[in-house]
Amino acid sequence: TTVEGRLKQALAKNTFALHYQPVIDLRTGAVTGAEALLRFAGEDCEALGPGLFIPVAESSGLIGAIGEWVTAEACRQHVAWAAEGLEPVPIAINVSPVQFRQRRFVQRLADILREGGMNPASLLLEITESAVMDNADDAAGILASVRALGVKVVLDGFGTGCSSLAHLGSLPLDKLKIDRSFVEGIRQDPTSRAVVEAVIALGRTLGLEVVAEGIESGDAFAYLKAHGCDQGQGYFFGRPLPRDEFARQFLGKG
Ligand code: G
Ligand code: G
Ligand code: MN
Ligand code: NA
Repeated sequence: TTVEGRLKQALAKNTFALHYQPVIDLRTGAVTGAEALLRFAGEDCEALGPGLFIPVAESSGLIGAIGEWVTAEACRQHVAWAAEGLEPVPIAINVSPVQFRQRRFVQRLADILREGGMNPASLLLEITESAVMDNADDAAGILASVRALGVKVVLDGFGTGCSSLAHLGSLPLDKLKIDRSFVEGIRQDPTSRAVVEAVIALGRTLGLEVVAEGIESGDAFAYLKAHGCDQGQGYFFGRPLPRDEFARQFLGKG
């Protein structure tokens, strides 16, 4: 079957799954969040991962339905963990630029949160730079509506797009996520280190939290912590895990 066929089937048969990767407070070492990453259920080796199938979802018009499934599933999971007596951390979901620009995006988000009974303060949306900067005035309005619901907004992959720094200051955001490519370069590449330090300083000036992704070594962790990066994520702390495994390892599930 085609990728599009597999996406339709997964929607129809409810055979998508979210995996969760921990986000760490670099100062205390505590788990302060989780990023939800979409998978086909039962596929751990990731033969067909979201890097491949999300573009197909976008071009085939399935991204709206898939994005709504992701949002509803994250809500369902958060509420379920709380009902089990755990203390679930806030969950970040990735939002496609195509989905973000759909007219009913904010209304659907509000509906899903209400129907799922999730506290909006426990949900974060990760939006790419290009989604925001392509039309920054529109984006600012959408983001403001999202934040009016109580949902937080993260600018994902920061540093790879061409963010206008002028726009950045006026956008309603909560967090900047430093792109993995710069974190990978910390050990070898002075330019990467300069970008990392500049983003941390920018975040501080703008009153935004800064999270680094793709931390794979103790050295990168130590560097980011020493330079005042707030949070971190990466294989050094934990890979994306199926929900029960995440709950056992990071939420103290018995
Ligand atoms: O999980 P992985 O590293 O394979 O993800 C690859 C890419 O797919 C990343 O850019 C990630 O943001 C994106 N991605 C993962 N899950 C989702 C999702 O639920 N929705 C969207 N739009 N993108 C996702
Ligand atoms: O585009 P986005 O930032 O949402 O992408 C997240 C992707 O990064 C996920 O697919 C996840 O599997 C991957 N990822 C998370 N931590 C690491 C890491 O430490 N190293 C590498 N290479 N990839 C990572
Ligand atoms: Mn992300
Ligand atoms: Na990213």
